[in-house]
Amino acid sequence: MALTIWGRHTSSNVQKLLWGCTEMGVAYDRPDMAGAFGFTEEYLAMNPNRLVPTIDDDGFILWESNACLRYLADKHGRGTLWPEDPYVRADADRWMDWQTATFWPALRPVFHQLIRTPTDQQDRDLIDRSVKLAGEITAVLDHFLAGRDFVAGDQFTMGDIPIGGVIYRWYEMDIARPDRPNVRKWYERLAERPGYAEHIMIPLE
Ligand SMILES: N[C@@H](CCC(=O)N[C@@H](CS)C(=O)NCC(=O)O)C(=O)O
Repeated sequence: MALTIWGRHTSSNVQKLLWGCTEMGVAYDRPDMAGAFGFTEEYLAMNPNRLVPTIDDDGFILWESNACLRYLADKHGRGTLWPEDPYVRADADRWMDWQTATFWPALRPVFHQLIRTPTDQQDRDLIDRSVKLAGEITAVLDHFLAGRDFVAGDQFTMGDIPIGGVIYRWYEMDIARPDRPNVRKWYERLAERPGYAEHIMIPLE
């Protein structure tokens, strides 16, 4: 039984799987791929999107980070990352899609501009607009975290992983942020988890 997760460790989409595997005690190999490492022809034959991550689980190849996380949680995290209750599971699932479809598209330009673009080439208007939009969107997360420890209820689930990963970037970048007390408490709760400290709370690059 061997799991390979391809991708550079600085990718938020790769980090979802590394953190998830650490939570579940699943061992893996992680060959570097993408970014400065480029792509091999063998990799592109598995995933022609020129994106990471891709996993190979004993010959089963899969890409799209949230699909990979759901697959791994279903296989190894029943009752923990993968809630048995269909309502709780759907709730967790919803926050995974919300990270990909709503929050990260708003924050992504800020990250790419401030962290990956030389200062003299940064687009200040884009940064300002995106900082404002991402900050406004966090009101939704703050509202739903009221009275619960994690996004899908009292237990940590797969739903916390994608949005938890990028909320670190929101707090770590030198930007204006509205006060979101429930998000802050949840973030501090995540920061106590060894897998979060190991895979998410790393220098931004
Ligand atoms: N929807 C895809 C997006 C994957 C994606 O955008 N990956 C980025 C890194 S976070 C990537 O591979 N970028 C190209 C590169 O780093 O060379 C997923 O969730 O897996």
